[in-house]
Amino acid sequence: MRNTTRLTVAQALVRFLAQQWTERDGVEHRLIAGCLGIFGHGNVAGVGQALAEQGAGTHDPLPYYLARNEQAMVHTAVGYARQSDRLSTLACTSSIGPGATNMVTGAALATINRLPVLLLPGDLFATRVASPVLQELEDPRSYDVSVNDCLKPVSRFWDRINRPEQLPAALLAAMRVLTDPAETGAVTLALPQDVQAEAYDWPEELFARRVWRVARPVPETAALARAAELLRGSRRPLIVAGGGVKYSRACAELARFAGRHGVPVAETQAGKGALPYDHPCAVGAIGHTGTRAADTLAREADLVIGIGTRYSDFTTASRTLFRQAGFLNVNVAAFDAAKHAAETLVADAREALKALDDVDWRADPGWTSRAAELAAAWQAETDRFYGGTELTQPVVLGVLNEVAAGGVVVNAAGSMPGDLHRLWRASDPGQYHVEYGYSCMGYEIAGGLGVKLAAPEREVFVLVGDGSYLMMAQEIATAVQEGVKLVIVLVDNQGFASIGALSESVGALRLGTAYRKRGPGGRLDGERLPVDLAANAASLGADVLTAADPQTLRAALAKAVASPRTTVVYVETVPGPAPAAEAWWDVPVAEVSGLAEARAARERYDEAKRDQRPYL
Ligand SMILES: Cc1ncc(C[n+]2csc(CCOP(=O)(O)OP(=O)(O)O)c2C)c(N)n1
Ligand SMILES: [Mg+2]
Repeated sequence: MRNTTRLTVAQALVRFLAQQWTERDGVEHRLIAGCLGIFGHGNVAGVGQALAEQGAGTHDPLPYYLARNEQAMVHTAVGYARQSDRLSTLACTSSIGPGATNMVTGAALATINRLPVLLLPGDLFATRVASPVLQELEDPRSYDVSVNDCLKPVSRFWDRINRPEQLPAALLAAMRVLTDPAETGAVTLALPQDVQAEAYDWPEELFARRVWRVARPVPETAALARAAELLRGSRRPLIVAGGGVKYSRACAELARFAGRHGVPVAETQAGKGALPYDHPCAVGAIGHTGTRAADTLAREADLVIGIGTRYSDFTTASRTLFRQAGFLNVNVAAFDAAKHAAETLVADAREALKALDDVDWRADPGWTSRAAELAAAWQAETDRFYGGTELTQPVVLGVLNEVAAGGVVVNAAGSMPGDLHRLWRASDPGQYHVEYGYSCMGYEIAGGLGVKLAAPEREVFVLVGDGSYLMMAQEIATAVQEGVKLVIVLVDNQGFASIGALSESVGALRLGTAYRKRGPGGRLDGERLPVDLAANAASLGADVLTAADPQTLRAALAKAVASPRTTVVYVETVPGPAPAAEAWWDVPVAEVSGLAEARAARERYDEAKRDQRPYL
């Protein structure tokens, strides 16, 4: 007879998760390093009870963290996973109903950014005897529908555990997807609240220590030969380095390949930091938020070598940037490799770069040196933006960049991602963490918490706009609870600077983009709101410092770095010079309008659209 252990489904789940490991390059990591959770009737007696039974402390096999909002919880898990190069992540347990649907945004963010998170929403009774239960959707077309179905399109694996017997296979499938670099994203196991508490005799081997080998697929020989042929035919190549380079830890190989073959390297938001900013081949950010150096080269390149990139519209300037180029794409996911009708190397970035390094070929030396000149000119431009005397946003970034050397900068939405992408100087791949796949307002503080949990040895600098802050500031309380120190730079410009500028450019008159009271004319253009964000941050338990000019900002940041406590540095910025877009972004403009501004915007739009290379 096989040995069995009698446990509830939730107890078995917790015991199983604590035994899962990843391994790559001979190093093992906990796959699920902990479990964030907010309890309600849908998970308290199941997963909650199971987490409590193991001891309920941070030294537990599966440490538990209380968060403040389920969406934020998933952001924290994503921050953790990204900072761990996808080798380790956190689980998130929620109740049924709103707790579960709060996780939908976080799940979409994880899946779009190709980052592993394990979501464990509670679900309706499998027996249905008590239906309709509190928070049940009750779809008249089918009793099988629950709000957790909303998590299906945003999950790379989704299952509902309606019977204990279904758990082992679902768990194995979930772990496989989490650890597969080509498939990873949000993984959801919906757990009916009765089933969570149900006992079953589990085979002992379910709880054995299990190591998931994170693959480094090597390029196919024939594909490599085709890639070599393309390289040898190229005189003006340009590498577009995406997040995949960092997750594969292929940065040293990238530096060597670029240096040996004289290839300029441009970076996407997720790929920024893949090369140190002062590497001779680094030309910085590419695309709509790119540097003049990278975007100029992109227009002239004859071959784009995309490595670990998903080619978002920001990267390609909505398919207007690469005018003469063919594509060679290195990606562990065939789906991404095939984009832009590319020649493909479906492989791990590090393995592919090692293999390509052997090709006897160099870019045109004139091209390589022109790239270096353009990059140097951009660095001089950055010095100019960083060196202002007023507290403009680029000046804030400049002061922070100086203080933050060695730390991690975290950001996600608003006008800062563009400025950061163009200006920020990262010396190692772990220093730049801008979530720009979903560009989700509210990711910053919650995500930064995950970054710090994953990299406690690093100083974590969360940059957050006033809009994002107002959407999701509450995880400051979680950071305080955990004694996890963040330096949060809160940049107040009284509203949505980014969308304000965009609104104006598309003839939408900045409607709804400034934080103002309703004015006498009935529009939101009245007095400034009496909202005190610094006091708000203090109320959540953070220390708060205020900066009024570059000197006091430098001093406040130094003080925040020296402190062991989570500190918010509150900065009101003034409008001023900021780097402009060097490349387009496709935001369709009203084709007919009574407003002269919108008609003019449409003319500009039609003009810009002519450069688009659509579809392929
Ligand atoms: C959840 C979410 N809602 C809406 C948007 C669209 N959006 C992008 S930036 C932005 C304004 C951000 O304001 P703030 O954080 O103050 O940054 P700023 O633009 O002022 O730099 C909005 C509404 C978004 N990215 N995410
Ligand atoms: Mg703002």
